[in-house]
Amino acid sequence: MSLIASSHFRIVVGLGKSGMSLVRFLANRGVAFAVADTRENPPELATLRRDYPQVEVRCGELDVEFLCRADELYVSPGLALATPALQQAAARGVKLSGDIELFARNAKAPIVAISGSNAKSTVTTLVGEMAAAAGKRVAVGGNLGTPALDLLSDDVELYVLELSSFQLETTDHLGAEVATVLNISEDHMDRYSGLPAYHLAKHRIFRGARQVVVNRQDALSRPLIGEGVPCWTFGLNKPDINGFGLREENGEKYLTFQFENLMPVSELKIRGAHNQANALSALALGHAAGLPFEPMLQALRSFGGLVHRCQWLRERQGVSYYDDSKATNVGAALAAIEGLGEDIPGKLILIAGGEGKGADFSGLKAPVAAHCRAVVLIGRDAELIASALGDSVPLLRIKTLEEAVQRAAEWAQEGDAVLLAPACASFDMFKNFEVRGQMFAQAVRDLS
Ligand code: LK2
Repeated sequence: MSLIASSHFRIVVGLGKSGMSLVRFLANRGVAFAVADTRENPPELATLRRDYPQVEVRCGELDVEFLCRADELYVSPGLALATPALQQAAARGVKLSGDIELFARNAKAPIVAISGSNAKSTVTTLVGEMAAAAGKRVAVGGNLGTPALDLLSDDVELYVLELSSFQLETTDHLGAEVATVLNISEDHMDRYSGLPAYHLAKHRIFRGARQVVVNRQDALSRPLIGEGVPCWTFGLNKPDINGFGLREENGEKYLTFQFENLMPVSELKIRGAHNQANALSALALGHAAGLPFEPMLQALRSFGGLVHRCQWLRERQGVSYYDDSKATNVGAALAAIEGLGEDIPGKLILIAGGEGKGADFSGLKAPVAAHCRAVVLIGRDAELIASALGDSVPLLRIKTLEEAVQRAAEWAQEGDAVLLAPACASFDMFKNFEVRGQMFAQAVRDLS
């Protein structure tokens, strides 16, 4: 047994945040491993050389012979499994895996697993706050914040994980206590052959799940397998048995479980119909995980939303400024445009554009025509958005985010809102969406 174990050799492919968590995990357990990255100078290289100088690192184009020295590769979510070198290694019997698979094999406490095209960070954070309010020792992370392996501890009573489709692709068996795909809309079409492949990757979250949470208003959120697995539902309509939803009574709208009103919607700080769905899905997940309602409702009342998620920044000359840099796909941008557009007295000046990831932007046309006074386009795929929008509203093509903010401010009238909701990834101009949001906030502060 020990002879077999000691002959194991692993390679961490991709030295970003989760790659570094893999390095720490493997090193702490005395597992033999090396590191590879396609980039000449990966972000965590200096940290690795400093803390683990003995670990072999190969940078640049992946070398199949090198990869085949391992029996298992832990592949970064940033690297497509279709990469030829990875596929060649797999064909020669090397197993392709990832940090979440390793996490699942080692976690001793129940896991709440959350995926979806949108709102997964908000719902993950909410469930985490609910568990904390209920007095649980809870660890929150995965695709947001702390990498999953860094959360592992014998003290933890509940794990709440946000998982991306890329992380799920390398996960064979999660075995969550409760799992959900909150919603499916198009994203990452540069990495998938189409919506079915993306859908299939997300649904791996249900493997070995003891309970599931389903969105009644999104058929694609329903597990393909798993008859007999307890199922809780959420939706903006009236709930039935095992359902969370909305009910109106005496002119007041309530968050409702089955036939029992839990709390008036007006007590939520987060606005808009999509945020009511977020609250309901978090309640369903928390309930499935055994959390009592009182602390869950308390957490809902105090939650003010995430940074870069339709975050109000400032009012200037009667114009409000909102940062939704986290809107990295069309579905998220639509939620912001429709949600905010209906909430404000004036119109929106939308700032959009970046790396479109092969998206179809045509869904933006009607809501933009209904809610926007003008659209300011930035980034690599600005022209793709421009042609999808046609001449429904004035379009401005701008080079930098700073100038985009200045021009948007000039276009805005009293009662309007300037909204950054790019519908794109940020990598053409920024390190990530967080940095894009910070730059936007700075530009908004800098307006005289
Ligand atoms: O696609 S990602 O999951 N996230 C981006 C998106 O949703 O479009 C976020 C966009 C933004 O503007 O911030 C993703 C993309 C690239 C990644 C990744 C996740 C690269 C990465 C890790 C995770 O590391 C690169 C290592 C490659 C060897």
